[in-house]
Amino acid sequence: MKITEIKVIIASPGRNFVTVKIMTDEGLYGIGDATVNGRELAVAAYLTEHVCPILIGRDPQMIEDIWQYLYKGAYWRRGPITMAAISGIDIALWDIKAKAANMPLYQLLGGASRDKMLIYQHAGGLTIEETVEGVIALREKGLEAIRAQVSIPGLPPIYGTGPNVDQLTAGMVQARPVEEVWATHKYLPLIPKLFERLRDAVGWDLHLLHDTHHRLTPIEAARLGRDLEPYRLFWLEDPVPAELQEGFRLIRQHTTTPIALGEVFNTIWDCEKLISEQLIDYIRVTSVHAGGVTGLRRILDFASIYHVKSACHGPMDISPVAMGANVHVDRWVPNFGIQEFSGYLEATHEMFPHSWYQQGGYLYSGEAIGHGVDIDEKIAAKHPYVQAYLPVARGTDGTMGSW
Ligand code: KDG
Ligand code: MG
Repeated sequence: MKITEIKVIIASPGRNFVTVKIMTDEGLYGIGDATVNGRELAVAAYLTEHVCPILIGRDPQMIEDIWQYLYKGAYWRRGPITMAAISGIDIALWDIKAKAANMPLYQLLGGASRDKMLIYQHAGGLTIEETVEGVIALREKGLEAIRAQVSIPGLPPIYGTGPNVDQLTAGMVQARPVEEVWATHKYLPLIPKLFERLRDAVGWDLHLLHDTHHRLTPIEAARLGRDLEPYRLFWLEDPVPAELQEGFRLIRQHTTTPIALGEVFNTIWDCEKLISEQLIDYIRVTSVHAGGVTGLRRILDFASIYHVKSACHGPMDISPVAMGANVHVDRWVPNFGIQEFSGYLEATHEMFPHSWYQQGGYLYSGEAIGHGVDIDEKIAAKHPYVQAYLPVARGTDGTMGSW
């Protein structure tokens, strides 16, 4: 089998996506996701200028060799743009191989370890009471795990709150970065109050999660983790920016609140110490950013040795294609933890026909061959790219922080 053509399709059915479509001389084709929110055009250029031309004529079944060729052959290794490009190609190649084997991708990986995958969705409010209402509304839809976020009184809406808790549709993600305001000293005492109120309102059966979104120092995160212990969170996510992996030792010394990390990671080197020293409990790497199915499988296998569970990143800016690859990996992986699933706008569902589906608090892979997701190029052509950036965050004194 030979690769005959590779298309890079940029479209915005509610938000921007970069989709790879690999055609072969045997009529089979594969679909991959290469979306990096706010940097879509950089990945598309990397693919069209430096990756697609050198893959024409190669055997698409040589997935591992192509992965190594694109990773080592680039000389300049790692990073979100390079690894999203490799991810898009890799996801498409696994799609082709599973189609050639006439089986769903999870079967090719080793078969099912489960038939349904626990998911979580997002509730967020400008006030604690608004967030409580949002959590109760999601529980009534059958969710068994819910992430809760709340804005800081007196400050403009922060991540995960405000008019659209996902804030990630093209309309919400602005043509120039919105500058949010942050105040750690107001945030730290607020969040334990949120979860005290939530446990009073919903009891103890519901899994409750929270995302600090990279904004604390290790000792601040340690204090928050300890203050949250009475409310038994499923996890505290991204408490601290993770370039300094050993910084998480300090958090571990002070709290038993489980830690989730890794949605921004793109290779095993970003989390090797975090996993091998058991400094985290859930690894958030996802197919579109961590090297595709090949990269994801490698990291999750490594994590399984150290009791670290999977928790693939899955907000609106992870396309239904990457969600398809994720849910097949989720179905196979022995150390499954949970799958984030924000859901999608109708326009996105229309552009990406998919066999995976949600029922209540669970996601199901479906039994279609490959990863079960396709792209409707006619619909894609109706949704041109929209310049859109993620917000940034500054302290009340204007100091640049992490969003
Ligand atoms: O593009 C960035 C988003 O994917 C991120 O802000 C969402 O933190 C996030 C999450 O946990 O879904
Ligand atoms: Mg997050």
